[in-house]
Amino acid sequence: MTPILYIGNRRFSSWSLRAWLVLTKAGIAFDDRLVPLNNTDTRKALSAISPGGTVPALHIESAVIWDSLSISEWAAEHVPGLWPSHEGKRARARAAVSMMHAGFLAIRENCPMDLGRAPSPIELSDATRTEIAAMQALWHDVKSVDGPWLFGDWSIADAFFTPVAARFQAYDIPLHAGAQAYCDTLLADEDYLLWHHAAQAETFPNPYENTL
Ligand SMILES: N[C@@H](CCC(=O)N[C@@H](CS)C(=O)NCC(=O)O)C(=O)O
Repeated sequence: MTPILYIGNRRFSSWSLRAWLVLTKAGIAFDDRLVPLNNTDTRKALSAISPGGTVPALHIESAVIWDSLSISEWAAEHVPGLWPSHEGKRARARAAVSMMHAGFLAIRENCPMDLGRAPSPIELSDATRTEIAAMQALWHDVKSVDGPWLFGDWSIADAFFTPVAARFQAYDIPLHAGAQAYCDTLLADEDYLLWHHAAQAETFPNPYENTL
């Protein structure tokens, strides 16, 4: 069976983008199927395909994996090189990904991913400003000098921070030079651009209209 990755609207679903990027970079053959979010029947549709009631959800022969990090770990079990090979870098990459997976709630709340948004600033809460500084400090602390990606070669960490770069771009957030260069790398990635291009073709209503 070819794995099926259920995703949300490409324009808005940052967790779907992460899992899709990891599977794509891994070179794993999979089909994707979109479940439109923010509809009256979204909850029902999601509960039919995802035990967690969320996307992404990856259907493989033996299981449904309904969380972006778990999907990434499944991919890493099958394809080498998705985590850094150096033990210390790998530990730092896992820690950075865990921070993203579980935290940065103010950025996620205040600056939702919207790949159709023309870049323009919004009012940022104090908590969001603090987290933007923390994000840049984190990147500065762990950034490898061995390549353009966070840990040198592309890794799962880069998938997890790609939606952040898209948020910083969409809300025109000024960044330190190093953080900006890293975001530019993420947003110029050819696989991300495929997703971004497909997102532009979507015509679903914008749930953030009139709220930002
Ligand atoms: N921890 C989950 C979070 C997934 C998540 O919250 N997905 C959102 C879309 S980006 C979702 O499905 N929301 C349900 C809804 O909109 O009803 C993961 O990493 O996959």
